[in-house]
Amino acid sequence: MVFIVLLLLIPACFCTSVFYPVDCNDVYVRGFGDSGVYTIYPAGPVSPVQVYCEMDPDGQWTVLQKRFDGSVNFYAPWAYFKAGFGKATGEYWLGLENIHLLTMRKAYELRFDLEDFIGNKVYATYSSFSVGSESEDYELGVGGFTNGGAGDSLGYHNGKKFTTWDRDNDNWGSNCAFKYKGGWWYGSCHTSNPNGIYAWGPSEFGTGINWNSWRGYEYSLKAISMKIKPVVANTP
Ligand SMILES: [Ca+2]
Repeated sequence: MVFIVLLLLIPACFCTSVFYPVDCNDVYVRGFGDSGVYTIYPAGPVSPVQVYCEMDPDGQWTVLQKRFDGSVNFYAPWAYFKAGFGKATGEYWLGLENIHLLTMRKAYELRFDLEDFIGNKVYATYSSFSVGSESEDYELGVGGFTNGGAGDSLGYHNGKKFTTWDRDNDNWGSNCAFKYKGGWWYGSCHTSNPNGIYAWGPSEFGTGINWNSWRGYEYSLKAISMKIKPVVANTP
């Protein structure tokens, strides 16, 4: 009886040559060269997740976070930052669990693209990027800064754990996420606040979408996006 059951299972095992891309580089290698929304599988076949892929000449960027119109509320609790929220067609956060799994699988470079309300655009890149597991409170590892005009406002957050208003892992007596209205790898508290309040420019100290080394603590950016590409990319 066991033998018959095994025989029945074998054909199924040969049918599963379906493609499960882990990131946007995998999508590109499979022949999809246009920027847009695709499905990736950072956690394997049973966990599809929608993501925006920027297919640029310099590489295929998997977008982890995107703000540009204030349509999504980023002042979210731990469970939302863990699982992800928003939509890949608009503003979203991919989710700490997905980001952790991605950085477990490959070595990635990290990039931030920033824009203010008068059309200035700058960027910052980091040649190494990792996010620990939930049991490590999704601790951030980042290094190898290169300046694209934005300055380094993430280096301070290296080695910090993730904090939300309902889970305090920061180095401050109070809760940085509650004080500065975001969710981030806060210390005591931040030099960048990409998940802060969407505030159309001038805003209360530290609460907006801040990148301190560029527009300071009292200016909330028009747009910000956080994206990764593999250090060693595959080609078609
Ligand atoms: Ca605290």
